[in-house]
Amino acid sequence: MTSMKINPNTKTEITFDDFKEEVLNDYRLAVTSRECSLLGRREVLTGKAKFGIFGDGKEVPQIAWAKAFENGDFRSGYYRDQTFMMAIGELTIEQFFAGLYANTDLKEEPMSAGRQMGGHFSTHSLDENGHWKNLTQQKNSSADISPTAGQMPRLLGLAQASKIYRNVKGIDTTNFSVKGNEIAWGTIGNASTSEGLFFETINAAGVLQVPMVISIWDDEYGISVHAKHQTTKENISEILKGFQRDKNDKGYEIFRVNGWNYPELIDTYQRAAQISRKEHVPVMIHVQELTQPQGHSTSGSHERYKNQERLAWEAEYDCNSQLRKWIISNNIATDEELTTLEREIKKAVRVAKKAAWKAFISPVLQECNEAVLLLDKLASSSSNGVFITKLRNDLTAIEEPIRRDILVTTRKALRYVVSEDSSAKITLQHWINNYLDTIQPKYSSHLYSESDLNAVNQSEVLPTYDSDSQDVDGRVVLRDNFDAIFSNYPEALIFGEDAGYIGDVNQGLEGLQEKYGELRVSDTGIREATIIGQGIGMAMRGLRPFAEIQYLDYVMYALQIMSDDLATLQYRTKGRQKAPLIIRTRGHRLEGIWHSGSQMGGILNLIRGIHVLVPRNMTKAAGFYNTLLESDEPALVVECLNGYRLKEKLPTNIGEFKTPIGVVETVREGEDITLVSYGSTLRLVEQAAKELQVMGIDSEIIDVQSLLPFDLNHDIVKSIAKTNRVMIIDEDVEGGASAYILNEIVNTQNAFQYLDSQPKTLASKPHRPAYSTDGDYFSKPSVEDIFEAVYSVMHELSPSDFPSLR
Ligand SMILES: Cc1ncc(C[n+]2csc(CCOP(=O)(O)OP(=O)(O)O)c2C)c(N)n1
Ligand SMILES: [Mg+2]
Repeated sequence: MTSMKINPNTKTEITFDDFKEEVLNDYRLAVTSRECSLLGRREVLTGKAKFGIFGDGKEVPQIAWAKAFENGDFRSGYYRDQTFMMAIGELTIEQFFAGLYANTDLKEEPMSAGRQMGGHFSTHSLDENGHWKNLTQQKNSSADISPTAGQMPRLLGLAQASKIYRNVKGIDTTNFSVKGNEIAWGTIGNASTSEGLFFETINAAGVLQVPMVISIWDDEYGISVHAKHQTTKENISEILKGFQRDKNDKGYEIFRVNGWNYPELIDTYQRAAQISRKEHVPVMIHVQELTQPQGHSTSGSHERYKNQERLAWEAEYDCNSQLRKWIISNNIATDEELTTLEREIKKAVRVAKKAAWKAFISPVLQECNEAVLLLDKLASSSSNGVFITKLRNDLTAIEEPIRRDILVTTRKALRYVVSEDSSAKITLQHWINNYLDTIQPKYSSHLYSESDLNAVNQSEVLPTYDSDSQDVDGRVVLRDNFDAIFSNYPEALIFGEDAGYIGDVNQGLEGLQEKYGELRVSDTGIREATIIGQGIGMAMRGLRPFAEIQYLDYVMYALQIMSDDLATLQYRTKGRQKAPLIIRTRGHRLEGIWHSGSQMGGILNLIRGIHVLVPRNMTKAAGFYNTLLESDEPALVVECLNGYRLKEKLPTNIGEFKTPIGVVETVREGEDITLVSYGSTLRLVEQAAKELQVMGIDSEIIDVQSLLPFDLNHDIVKSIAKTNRVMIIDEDVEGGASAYILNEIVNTQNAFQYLDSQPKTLASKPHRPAYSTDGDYFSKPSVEDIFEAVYSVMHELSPSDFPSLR
């Protein structure tokens, strides 16, 4: 492997030879990275790779940055940072091309095992068993995502972790921090600073005073759109001047530097690092006058939107050409020396690219050869041999086959022998099945943790009670359990709107800030996306954050980052990064268009990769928190807003009992029909069941509790096998969570065979709920609605026993 790690030592006194060597190494890297970009584009244009987005034009600032980046530091950036990744020794030329080809072997393509487009970088925080590596002894990059500015919320949390590690006593920091000296470094394109997430993060980091250094790579464009359409005054550092700290007020240190000025860049990054690392002050570096020599990506050419003058300027101020000029004019090396160096580099990149292609294509060719042999055998034993041979020949005619070609051919071949019997057919059937079993995980594994710490591995511990156990408000169970959590887990912390001083809007954290301090139980600004970002970043650095979103309806503000970042993290790194963040919120059965607390279907479908738990009371909720803390996975827990003042018995084993994940609970046994629900609506179902009993209808009620994962033991279908009827009652709209549950019951649990009546769902009206009690009554399923819906199922079955009600 060709590593191009640069010398990170910035000695104060060095010999000329040392200096020359360092500068030439830097130049070598800049040219190597550029050559990768140039060849990368060619690979796409000739069809070997699908899409390319490269770091050309941004090489020199990234080399300066890498010199200031230390072990334990984290990057949260975007697709232009290949030179930086090479400079810290985390991306070789072969790996660069492996990413472009989507090599699914994590050893060849460590960024994402081919799951992400090239240009999406990451390092491994976890070993092959999903356990933490020592992050203080390596240079770290959180895994990139494509949505512009999506790297910002997590950046905040990565930086905040240093602050927690520096100031909170009692945490085992071995794998994560040395006295909180780590900087979280962000990068973002100039145009992406137009996103709300950028501004939200910048403000929050200024408030929190965390060691975050954000570099803005400014090339004046966002694809084809010029800065004049993006940024007021066309200058992001100009408009953010008000964030500059001064004698009286904390804020940012803001630097401006030109991206082609090698010595100034080095100096700026050193100064930025010093301030941020030592003082925990956020720093912004606006790197101006950058270029984009090959245009935005392989999807188009920049000549369409840049005028001649701009193109000429870009050619002159290309950071690599400027570095070259600087080297010559300072007599560090001659033109000839550099030309020789450039020639060597061109060759080295070509050789490495070829090696990467070979590594990518060899296993596929081998798989293809296996398939061809089997097809030959099949053809020779089949009366449709000519057709099979034609398929086989079409496959071998493909010079660079992909796995799809192999499967298309072999699966089609089976159709020609559908009514034949032969050992060749059986062998091919087995081969296809095995092939799918082996290959499919390359594309589908690690949506959830596959380590021994995954959440479904945690077993239930029941709450215990004694004769002295008192009835208390539900919120007291939660509060006492959080108290136990913060005392048992020094690395646990909670933050959100009103979560600190007053102990959350429902007093579930009453008195805990006083006990555990403002860093562990804290108020935040009103900024849901970055509350989640704080949680993601801190969880990625070994802390156990609870991010509190005040109400379920406002999860919508954070849903994008939950969906794009948190939910995909394990998947997009093939299990090499994790963020076991617990998101606490409250909802269900509220009233009002923006206070309905019921948009579960949307959430469920957008955050696969995060567990979704819907406890019916606070003991169940506390039990989920205890389970999650023993596991390594993220979850959203929706507490019932109307449950905080309902009485529950206070368990004696607070902090220890655990609610299992993916397990339903039968809360009422019955013979006639299975009613499936969860959360606050479950209480209405229980009431309806009592009333139905009076009319002779005996319902079984199942509390789902855990929507994702869903009923792993398939207990619902066991109930349906007994009752032969099912109704799902949910306060979300039709087609939302009830449809999700129905799909699980019918498709995953195969309930069809046991049903004697049509499976039913009862959901809310299609509009958002109107305000007040009548608003609720006329918008969401009521006890009467549930009663009548169940009754009508029984009426259909036996109109004489259950005559029509109305
Ligand atoms: C949320 C979102 N919107 C749009 C896009 C498509 N897109 C990708 S890059 C880009 C332009 C980004 O420009 P800038 O931030 O200046 O970065 P540059 O590519 O110039 O370095 C756009 C619009 C995206 N990836 N995400
Ligand atoms: Mg730009």
